[in-house]
Amino acid sequence: MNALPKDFLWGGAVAAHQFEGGWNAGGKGPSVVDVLTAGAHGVSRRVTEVVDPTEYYPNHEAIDFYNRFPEDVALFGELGLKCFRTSIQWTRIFPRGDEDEPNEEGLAFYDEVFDCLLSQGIEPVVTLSHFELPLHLARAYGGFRNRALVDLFARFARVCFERFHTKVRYWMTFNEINNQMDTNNALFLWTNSGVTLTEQDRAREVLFQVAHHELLASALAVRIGHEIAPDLQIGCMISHVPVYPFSCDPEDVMAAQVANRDRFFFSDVHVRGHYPAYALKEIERDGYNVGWQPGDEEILAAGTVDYVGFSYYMSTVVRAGVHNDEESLNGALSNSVPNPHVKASDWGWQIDPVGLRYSLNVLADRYEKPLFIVENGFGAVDEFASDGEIHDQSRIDYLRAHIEQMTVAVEHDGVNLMGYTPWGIIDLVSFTTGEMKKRYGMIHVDRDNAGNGTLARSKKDSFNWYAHVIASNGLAR
Ligand code: BGP
Repeated sequence: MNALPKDFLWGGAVAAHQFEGGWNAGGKGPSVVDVLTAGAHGVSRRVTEVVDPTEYYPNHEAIDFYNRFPEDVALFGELGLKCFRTSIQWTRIFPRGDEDEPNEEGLAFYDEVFDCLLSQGIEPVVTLSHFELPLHLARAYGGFRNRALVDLFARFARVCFERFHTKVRYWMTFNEINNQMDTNNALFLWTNSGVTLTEQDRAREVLFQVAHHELLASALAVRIGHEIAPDLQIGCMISHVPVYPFSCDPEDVMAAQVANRDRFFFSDVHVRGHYPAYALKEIERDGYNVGWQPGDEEILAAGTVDYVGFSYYMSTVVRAGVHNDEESLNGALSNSVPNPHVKASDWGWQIDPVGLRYSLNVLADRYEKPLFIVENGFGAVDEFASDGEIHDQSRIDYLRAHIEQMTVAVEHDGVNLMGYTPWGIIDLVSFTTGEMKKRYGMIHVDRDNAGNGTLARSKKDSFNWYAHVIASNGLAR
């Protein structure tokens, strides 16, 4: 018996800024992630600094999908992908973010990419903002702290929907929007608010202001998309890291519930169209000054999402009274403690396939909306064996175990799941480390951290394995 629906969206996921390259080609302007090299330079690099374009940034050329997409899309076709998730870089369409007219060359590039995907029978799935805020909007406006960004984002979304609605049916607004609520996760706050990290920037008040503007921008985008083409499926995208209590001590259980609530704040608003009581109470109780305008409630209510997209890499554990205030650039949440029952990747990401089944059930119960796993994967250092091949068995093991649990959630638990797009289907620049070393791909790209390599593509073992999984609709795994 086939456990998954016939039209299940088997795919692969990337973000434009981590794989396109061509960072200043075709009229593209710089985005905050074009000056953010993460890992090596970390949060010390600030958007207020002058960018030196002669300096090497790993994602400036990335894997050069910008020039090589026909070859890559042919490989995706060979793999049998039903869908491919990428983002549209805001700065290809509006190089500064606030121009009156869009950049035709940028629009034409995505036309070509989407046509190429469709010609292989691959459905594009598009994220409107994958951390790719125009640098100018960060510097001159202060990013999403500024209400002006709501309309600027809505205009960008309108241009994309108008141009691509016949080619792209599945959309998402902001990638992993909820990671900002972890105040120790400097990267997200910095990227999205466009300011350097100071004590003030850590304040929950600022987080709520940024969040409110992003939530309005997302809701407006959903409404605009549906006005342009009612059959568009427009979802949100959250990073889902289930937070377990360290023990059955009620204090640990309560600490986990509070931590989970923060993870859910954005999707609670995206799906329900209004703020949850716990957030309203925090704003009132702690006296935050968050700028609301008349009509905001209606905007949020009218722009609820069609589905919940989420990434799942790991679970985490909290223990009452334990605080880990170190800057967290490896993706682990602050305040987390190791889970003695699961193993971790070389980067400390705890591997927990059962946590995926658990998460699918939690999200299904909470939202009663279709779900879409739009990121899941294993970051590892890949080595060529003596036979000249990459035998990435640990990646296959990780993906197989997660696909098994996902299937149980659908078949046994009745979860409504649209699709599965493992992360980094082709090697790309890692987001949290800024390197090529941490790889997720089923297609290897000859490129190292310093930018050396021919950029040649080759298949890893996982490529053939995943091709069978897709061809059998998940049965041959
Ligand atoms: C998610 C991001 C991606 C991606 C992935 C893996 O948080 O949405 O952009 O990169 O994590 O992270 P990393 O590349 O740091 O291993």
